Amino acid sequence: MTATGFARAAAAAAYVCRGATCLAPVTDPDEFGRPLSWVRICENGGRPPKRTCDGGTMLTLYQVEWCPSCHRVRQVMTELGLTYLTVNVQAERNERADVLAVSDQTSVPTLQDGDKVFSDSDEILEYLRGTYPAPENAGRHAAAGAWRAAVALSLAPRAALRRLKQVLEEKGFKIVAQVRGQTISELLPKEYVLLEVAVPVAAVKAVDIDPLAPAAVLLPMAVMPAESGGSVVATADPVGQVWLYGEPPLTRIQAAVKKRLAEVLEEL
Ligand SMILES: N[C@@H](CCC(=O)N[C@@H](CS)C(=O)NCC(=O)O)C(=O)O
Repeated sequence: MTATGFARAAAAAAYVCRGATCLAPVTDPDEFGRPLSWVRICENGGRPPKRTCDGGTMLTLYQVEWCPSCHRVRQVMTELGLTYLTVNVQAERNERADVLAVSDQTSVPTLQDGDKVFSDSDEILEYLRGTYPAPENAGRHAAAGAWRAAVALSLAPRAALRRLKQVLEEKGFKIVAQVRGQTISELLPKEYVLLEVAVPVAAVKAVDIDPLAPAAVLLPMAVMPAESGGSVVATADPVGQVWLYGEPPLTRIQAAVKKRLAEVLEEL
């Protein structure tokens, strides 16, 4: 069938599969004009097939978007360049009949690869990394999804803090708070210091876009002693801090802050 043919067929019957109880019609054709019924998974008892049409194994991730353990699995699957099916499961554990059916338990992430099933993110990652070789650009994906940055300095913590504050100010960051780790807990190292920093112009825009997202206003950075006698400066990622909100305008503001922050770390 041609792409136009698919589009026409889709107009007549576009389905999204909800496992054993296929409901319809709710979706538009995909970018190639194919109706999503093309990927309906009504074989294998309403569950995703275990094999691809060329005889390979089918990877299926049972997950929910808001689950951090699911996220770490998706991140590694991105790094490994794996194509997989996603089954978005119910929020309530005791309603996850689909997960129970494949894995005899109800926690997610649960990964099925052919006849193999894993239900713990550590185990899943070990399996994936041990089974699928990393492609060349895996490191690029890993860096983009790390949501943190750290640099090691040969300066002792006090000098490193002075240097950091100076460079931050030069680059337009405002240091709004400085907290000694020991104020938080005496179990933290004596020389562990936290800074809360902001880019005022970005803060104003962020509050305008979403006043309920204070994570877009303040950025925590830490200076800590390193075993070498030097120190480490670690910082949250401005984009990572708002990434879960899924608000593109907020992310754009934070991307500009991130660029400025990269210049700071570069200059240290
Ligand atoms: N050890 C598990 C923990 C996974 C986990 O806590 N999953 C949550 C969702 S984020 C879940 O399904 N919990 C079952 C529940 O109690 O609802 C892993 O890392 O894979």
